[in-house]
Amino acid sequence: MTITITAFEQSPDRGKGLARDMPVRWALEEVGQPYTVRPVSFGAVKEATHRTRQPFGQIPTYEQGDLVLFESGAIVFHIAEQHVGLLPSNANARARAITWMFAALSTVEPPIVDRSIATLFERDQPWYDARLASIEGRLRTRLDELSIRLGDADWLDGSFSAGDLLMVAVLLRLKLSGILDEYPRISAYVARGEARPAFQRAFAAQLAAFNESCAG
Ligand code: GTB
Repeated sequence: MTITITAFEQSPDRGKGLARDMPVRWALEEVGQPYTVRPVSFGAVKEATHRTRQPFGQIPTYEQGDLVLFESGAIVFHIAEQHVGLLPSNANARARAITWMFAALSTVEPPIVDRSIATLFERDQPWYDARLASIEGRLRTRLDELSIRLGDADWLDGSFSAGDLLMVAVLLRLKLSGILDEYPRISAYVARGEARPAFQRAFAAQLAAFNESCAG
């Protein structure tokens, strides 16, 4: 059955691979599942038809037969459960990999998203400098802790897993900030993720979609 995902027809990151269709594309590439993309406009995501798939009017979504999913983390989890390659078969190792998926989205990502919101939308506020300093303090605490846990390992817990996929996807949103330069182990970890052939294919696909949207 064909897998269809949604992505913005013109991604606001201009093809930098930062929108949340990217981890879904990457997961599908890792497990070798072909997929089609339904491009949606910023207006269309807020319309009733799309909200039947994504109640919050966002991308990405995932459809396969009767199954309709939203939330990039849940979609990656579903892909990882359905196919070999993103979760270990050993029950304990699998549970730990799933723990890292949650850690990426619930513990590491929040200050990263807060920082994006502040730098994009709150620059003109009189409290902006204090807010940014507070967010970056929380963010650096998380990065310090992550760096210590990662140590000199290639991946968070043995082999590459969906936990690494989501963690790298989350950390990539910091790439342009320069903050990752302070964390050589995390920078090398992100670079390992980006070097994976499946990441490269997913990145190329979303960039091609952006370039086509500009040409059309
Ligand atoms: N928790 C949801 C998930 O993980 O699926 C969050 C989905 C989400 O935030 N989707 C965004 C969206 O549809 C696009 S990816 N926003 C429309 C809206 O909320 O109205 C987020 C995103 C957008 C742009 C950049 N960028 O330009 O760098 C990065 C990430």
